[in-house]
Amino acid sequence: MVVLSKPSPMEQFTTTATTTTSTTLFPLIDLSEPPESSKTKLVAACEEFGFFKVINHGVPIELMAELEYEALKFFSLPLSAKAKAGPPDPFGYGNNKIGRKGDVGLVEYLLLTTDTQSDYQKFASIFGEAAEKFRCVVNEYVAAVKKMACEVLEMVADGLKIQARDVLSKMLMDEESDSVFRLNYYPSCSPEFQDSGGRNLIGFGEHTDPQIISVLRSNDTSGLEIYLKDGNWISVPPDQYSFFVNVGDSLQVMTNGRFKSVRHRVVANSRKARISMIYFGGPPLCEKIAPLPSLLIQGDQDSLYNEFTWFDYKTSVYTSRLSDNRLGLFEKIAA
Ligand code: GA4
Repeated sequence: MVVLSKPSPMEQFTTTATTTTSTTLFPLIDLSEPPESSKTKLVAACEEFGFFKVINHGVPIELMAELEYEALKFFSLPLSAKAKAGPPDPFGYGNNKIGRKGDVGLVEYLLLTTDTQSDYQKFASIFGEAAEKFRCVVNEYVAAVKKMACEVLEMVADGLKIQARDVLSKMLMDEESDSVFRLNYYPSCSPEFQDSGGRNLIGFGEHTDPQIISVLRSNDTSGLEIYLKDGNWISVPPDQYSFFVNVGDSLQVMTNGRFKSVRHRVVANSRKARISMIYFGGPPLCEKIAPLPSLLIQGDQDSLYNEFTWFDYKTSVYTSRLSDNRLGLFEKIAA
């Protein structure tokens, strides 16, 4: 009988494959350009990378900086104060432990609903009078980023030649939209930032995002890496003024596999702390996650996936490990 030993915490924090410093140019979407040219680029980026960078996005830089400032204030509090935000099950403050299945990373985080009114009591017990300020900044930021995400999704729908251009964006706009907001703080970890094998330590292990679309902004510290079709991990140069967008698993299904959700991870940075803020745009719990009918007609194809709702998928996601191929369970078995 083969007995598998549990990996040591150090092994779990270590990246398994090395990163290539590549000359790959990431797709760049300039929202100030005429939509005609951008929408074709957008579709190509979602097909090829499941990932792109957005510039001239219309979200005020001051708002991005203000939220970063508020987040830093939160992460600088003593552990006893941050812990009042409760364990992240699913919402609250987390430290090193990610999800429910034993994943770990060198990261502190705050997971929030996008309805901050319902989280208000938690903020109040941590920030006292400053709670309202924190709540307002988060609200204002989420509203601006969600608007931009909807604009991008409408351009995607146009690019896919779908007549109802709000077919995707309306799921984010829905009052019942099950979206999440996350603040991450990755401490710098000099001088022991590599294990004895010279490998980088993991901040957030490799995974795909389950929702429709994720919009990330970070300070100017590197760490984010994406997995390319050719099997290489490449480091994404940070840009604090721009957004990085991931295709999520749900959008992969809605495009019947034409778009791919991007596998990504964050490696610890030896010199500087990294702070990131991510809006995960999800559909309402009752929404059917299935290929958009017009895409099946255009391509005269069958769905690659069994039918499921966002509730079904989310239930399965929260009992999975970070690196699992979660969509695998919902794929149709070829006859
Ligand atoms: C990845 C995307 C979002 O950060 C998140 C994460 C969630 C969590 O941190 O609790 C999960 C992860 C994410 C996917 C698999 C499960 C659930 C941790 C984990 C091990 C908030 C989400 O929706 O799914």
